[in-house]
Amino acid sequence: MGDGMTDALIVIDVQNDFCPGGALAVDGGDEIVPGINRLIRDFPIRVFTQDWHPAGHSSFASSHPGKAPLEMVDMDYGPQVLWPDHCVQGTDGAAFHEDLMTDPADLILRKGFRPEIDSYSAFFENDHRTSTGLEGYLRSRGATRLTFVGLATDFCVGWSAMDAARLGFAVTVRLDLCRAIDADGSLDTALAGMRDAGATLIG
Ligand code: VGL
Ligand code: ZN
Repeated sequence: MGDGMTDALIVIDVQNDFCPGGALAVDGGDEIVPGINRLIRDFPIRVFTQDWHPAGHSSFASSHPGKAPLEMVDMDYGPQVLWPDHCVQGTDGAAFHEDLMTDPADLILRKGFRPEIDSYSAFFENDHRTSTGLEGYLRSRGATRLTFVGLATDFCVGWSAMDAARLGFAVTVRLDLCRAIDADGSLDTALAGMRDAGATLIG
């Protein structure tokens, strides 16, 4: 800050279903909440994302007879990991963690609402083409540098940070304020992908 850059904090999916006790619980997912709360007011632009699926979403294993969570399926847009039912629109699991300070958010962006396509990234759905509108919002606000925190490091944070770097934003990921699912080496893959895309990983 003070260097001609305009900073935005992007808080990814800090929702009950990704915290201990949730449907797709990430180890230690709730531990990052106090640190995020302390960070928010340092940023002039603040965006929170919310994973927001209709019941019966195509990313749910329960929508694919004979399939279990963490198995893969081929979608029109490529391979897709299957998940337990999670972040169903309007449920408590889809709500933000109750201690997360959401009042300072400028924008709450929901994603994953199309039944036939998942959206890990806050910028593009999993076909890498369908825009969520976030790039336009951030450019309209003059954001040039983005800091990412939230859940999960290896899916929604990772894909968002990679897209942001490819779109030309300066990208920092605060790993101390993220937690990972880490299925099948997915964390190492995501860390390498973020570095290759040009993101700065700290913490
Ligand atoms: C996420 C899997 C499915 C995430 C969302 O927020 O990382 N992961 N939906
Ligand atoms: Zn999801």
